[in-house]
Amino acid sequence: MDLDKNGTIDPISSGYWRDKYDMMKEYPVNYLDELVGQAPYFSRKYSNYTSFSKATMDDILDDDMRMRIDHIFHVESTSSQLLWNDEDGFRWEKLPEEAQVSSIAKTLVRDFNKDGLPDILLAGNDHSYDISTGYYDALKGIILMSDGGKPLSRIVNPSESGIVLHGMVESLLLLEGDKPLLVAGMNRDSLLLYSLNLH
Ligand SMILES: [Ca+2]
Ligand SMILES: [Ca+2]
Repeated sequence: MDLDKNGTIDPISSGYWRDKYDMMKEYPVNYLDELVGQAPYFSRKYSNYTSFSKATMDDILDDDMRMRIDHIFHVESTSSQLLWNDEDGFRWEKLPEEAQVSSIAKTLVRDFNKDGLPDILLAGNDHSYDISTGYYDALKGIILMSDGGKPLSRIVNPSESGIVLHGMVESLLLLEGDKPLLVAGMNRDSLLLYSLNLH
């Protein structure tokens, strides 16, 4: 919805939690400061954090505000997933826990260990969030390698691959040849260059 009527959409995130009567209720995810930053409506409604701390979405949005909601999107999962194009249709597969520690922004799909099956280098992180959320920076770059005839079945961590993509990865490039080179463009940092010798 456009809270401050300036022509741009202002998204409000919400989630469901149990209240003290064990009933699932929809509460805002955004902090009061974030909401007040978007619209003075919230500072008029909540003069302190205590009153806001127990407010549900029904409490914070009055009928007039609800009339102005343009779209409601529901998210069932925030996991990073893979979409397989199988013979009988598409199939989602949740990536392993090691890949869920941060946001994935860049991937390289190649046959790194030359066994005829695809492998994936996953990299990402995001430093662009607001100061209260902080950096998503726990991913150092991992490879899902084929093993034993199964694609993406072995996790190769930076300690094994020698590829350490610490920071916010903006681009990945593989220069293929006799000695393949991996080039990673890092946000506000030097370019990283790795000689690939994976098996
Ligand atoms: Ca707006
Ligand atoms: Ca492979």
